[in-house]
Amino acid sequence: MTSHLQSPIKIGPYQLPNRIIMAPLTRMRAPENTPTDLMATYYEQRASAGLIISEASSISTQGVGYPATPYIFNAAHVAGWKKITAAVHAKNGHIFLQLWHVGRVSHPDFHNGELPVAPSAIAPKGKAFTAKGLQDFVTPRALELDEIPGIVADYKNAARQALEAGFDGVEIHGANGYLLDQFLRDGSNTRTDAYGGSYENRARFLLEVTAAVIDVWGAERVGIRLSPSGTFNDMADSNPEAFFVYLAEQLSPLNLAYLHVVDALEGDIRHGAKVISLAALRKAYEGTLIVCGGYDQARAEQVLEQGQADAVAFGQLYIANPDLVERFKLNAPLNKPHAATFYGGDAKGYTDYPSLT
Ligand code: 8OZ
Repeated sequence: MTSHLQSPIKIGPYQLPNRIIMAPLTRMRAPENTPTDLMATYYEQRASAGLIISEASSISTQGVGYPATPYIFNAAHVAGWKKITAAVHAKNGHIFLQLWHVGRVSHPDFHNGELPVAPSAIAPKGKAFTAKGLQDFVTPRALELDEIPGIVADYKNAARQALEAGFDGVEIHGANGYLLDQFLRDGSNTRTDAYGGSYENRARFLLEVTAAVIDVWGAERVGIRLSPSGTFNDMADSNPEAFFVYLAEQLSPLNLAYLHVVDALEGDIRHGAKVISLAALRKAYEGTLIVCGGYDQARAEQVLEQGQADAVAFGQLYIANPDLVERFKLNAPLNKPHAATFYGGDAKGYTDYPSLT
């Protein structure tokens, strides 16, 4: 059987050798928030992926919510990331940077005691991951209307820094309950101004950010990640299927590099998620569609065979298998990921997973 995963694909201007995408993966190994040489080794090891999407990277200090995550807003960050893009390009790989603002999924410890920001003053259930360990989320401060252009400008600045750092494109993190997702959903957005209420209003912030990032990169080098079925970080919406179909229809004519959809995960289903079918999004969005969410090789081949997506992103499999492309090609056994070393630490569980050769 011919492999769909191993067949080439054009994403934006790039001719990529396969449809096996390295998903964005937070690993918390940037103690000073500047990308390190160890991170360069980690990404270089995975350069045979059709496309690497970097771990989520904060566009501003206001957007931070986890320790030891990388930033992308000043010259020092650019210098660190340059080593990573150079290492990946030297191996003929391609890498997009993921732009991140966590909104309410943060803690005053990251903000000199001040409150994290959100569309509305609604605390998520759960705990923030801080330097002192897990702490209860606080009720965030609702953003003033006149603060929103400043955050759009932060996205634009970060996009410029990513261009300077030598990335091939950027992915806007609109998934998993972070700031943009908080604006999309009526469970976290109860604003009564131009950024809340109607579908048009709830989509406005994401579409403004997208336009600002496109200004820097051109649409064909900008991707967007969404998690329509997601409940992570206490996401809820009264009618997610109708809303995300609407949003996909708004994004479709922009001619983006891709739309990246996180499928319903086991945890979402446990939390009573309304599972939004890929077929509905496929119909609403005409461009390149990347899917992810616990796929193995067989299920990934199947989703491509059925024409439901154009490429598949792998997260945990990429943590443990730097040469995932080669292993899939050979149907070789896969290394098992070790959850204890997913977040934070050093080379152990990061750059020491073996390749076949
Ligand atoms: C796990 C731990 C910390 C952050 C996401 C950026 O869910 C993340 C993340 C995941 O998108």
